[in-house]
Amino acid sequence: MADVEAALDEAGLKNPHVREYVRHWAEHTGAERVEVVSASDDARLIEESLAAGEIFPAGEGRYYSRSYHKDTARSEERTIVATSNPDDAGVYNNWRHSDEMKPLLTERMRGKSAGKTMYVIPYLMAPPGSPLEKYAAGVELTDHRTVVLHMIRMARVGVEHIDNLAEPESFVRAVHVTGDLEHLGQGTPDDQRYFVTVADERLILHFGSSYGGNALLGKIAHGLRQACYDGWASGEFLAEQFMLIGIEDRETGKTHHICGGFPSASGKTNLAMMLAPDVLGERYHVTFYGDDIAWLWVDPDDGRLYGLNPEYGVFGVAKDTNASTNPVALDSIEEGTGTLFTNVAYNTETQEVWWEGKTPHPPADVTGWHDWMGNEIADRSSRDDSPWAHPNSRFTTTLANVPNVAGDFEDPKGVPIDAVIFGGRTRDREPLIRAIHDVAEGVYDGLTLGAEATFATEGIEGQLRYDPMSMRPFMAYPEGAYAAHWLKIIGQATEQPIFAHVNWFQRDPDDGHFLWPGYRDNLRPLLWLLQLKNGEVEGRETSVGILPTEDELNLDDVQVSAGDLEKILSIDADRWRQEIANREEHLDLFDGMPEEIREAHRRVATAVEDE
Ligand code: OXD
Ligand code: MN
Repeated sequence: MADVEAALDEAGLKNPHVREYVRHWAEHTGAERVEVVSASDDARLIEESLAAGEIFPAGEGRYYSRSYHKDTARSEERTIVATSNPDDAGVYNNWRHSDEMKPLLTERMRGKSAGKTMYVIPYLMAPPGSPLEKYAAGVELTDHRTVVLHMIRMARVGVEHIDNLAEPESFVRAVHVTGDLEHLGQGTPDDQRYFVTVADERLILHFGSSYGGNALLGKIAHGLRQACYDGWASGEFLAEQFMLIGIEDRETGKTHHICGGFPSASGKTNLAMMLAPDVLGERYHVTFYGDDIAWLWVDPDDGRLYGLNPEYGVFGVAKDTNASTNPVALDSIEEGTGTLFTNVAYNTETQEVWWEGKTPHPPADVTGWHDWMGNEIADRSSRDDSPWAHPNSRFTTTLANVPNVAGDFEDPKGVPIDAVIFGGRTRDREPLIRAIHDVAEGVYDGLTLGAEATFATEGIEGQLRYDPMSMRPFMAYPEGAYAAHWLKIIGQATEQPIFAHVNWFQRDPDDGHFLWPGYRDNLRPLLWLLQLKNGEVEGRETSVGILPTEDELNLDDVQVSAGDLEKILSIDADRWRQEIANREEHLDLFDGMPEEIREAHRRVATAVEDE
């Protein structure tokens, strides 16, 4: 049995509630040793992981790990939000009663860390001193060392974050037990995995995976699911799967901030790390705050909506990251950054890494190259064209490694939000940008957000999978109450942000080419949006919002034909009429949708009908 007291004393961890929690779970899981971790332990843990063959060097100061081949992604079906109140059941939160889930998980975890070290990771999901600090403290217990390395990059980790809490008993208890990955029946009717957030107890119990989205509990389980619930239960804030950027205008000296939600595979990380196009680069500088989570609240002193990124790092998708899609990401994972790669292809001789889309073709000389499962590429049959890297392979790096990270990214006050945008991968119908008339229509737009990517792969081309506010997998309470909470929080702001919907992915119906170049040029519609908010342009009214006119949009040096531009700056009323009918069905799924949202829907529907 682990000598828990000695480990806690050695780390100087005094909080009696944390000590009791660690004691309890160490005994329950049967861990052999307990070790309390701070960020300063990183170098030693890296050495230990290298020596144990859990990670491999990937160039100077970078590392590579491979996960079990059936453990490479989040599992939405196995992810549950539990509480003691059946009214908390929504459409997407997979609600179950905590009386059912707690005993189930507890049983599943019993004795399952035998022979292993239980790492105690005190963390903070916010810069210290932020107004939301009391919702940010947590202690993850994990029996997986690579998870610790990821947590050190993705959250602020250290005993100091847990020992001086204003309410010492108030921290998220986040327990991760890996289990025997080779015998968990992943994806079968006998699946043993469970990823449960007992939201009304601020208790997270995850069993059966070491994949980041399931195992780095500060990020998705706490930073999104738990925080989303806490924000609602306290009435104080919103926690959303949003990116957050700043746009500095060197001519006026002003910086504006934009946050927004995009369903997965809609380029959120690329947008968050965007650089200004060369021709605008002298004047505008885009700064990075975060690519995945924003917590939002209204400051009663100035009545503005504020946002902060609770994370400390980026857990980015490697696929298609390259010098033109995202040069900033490549700089952020350079040698010397401490980056961890997971499930990319790896060269055991040169220690290089590669993923699909990093370069147009895989390395020609396959000597030493192994695919994400560890198989030698040289041994492949000529008919095997499976990817070298897993499509969900990842890089994990800290925010400070991002070259254009905002100077104030650690400011506990957060930053005032000027605009909230939503966008998805939509091949038709959605123009380049449409500014939305008011908050109710903005929230309605977020609730009817969708992306076609997943359905396209399942053969229902063009049909959206609705993903309200890009929170479908992270929703912690019912959607009607969620909408009402949004209206309440944004309604508290005396200077409200402008809402808009963006789409970089409209295609030509005949040959499929993208109508807008995207990437760095996406700054142009965002600049227009800020000008609209500031009353410097007027735009053009349509049934679904205000669109830029061609002369309002800064188009210096853009490669776009007149015909394509006309299409992305206009409304396809017939397609919109179909979409309105789909939205009607989507909204009907949810109980208790506020009348303001229904009213916004009717307004848009009538306007589209008359377009
Ligand atoms: C996700 C992630 O799964 O950000 O959404 O990793
Ligand atoms: Mn995400």
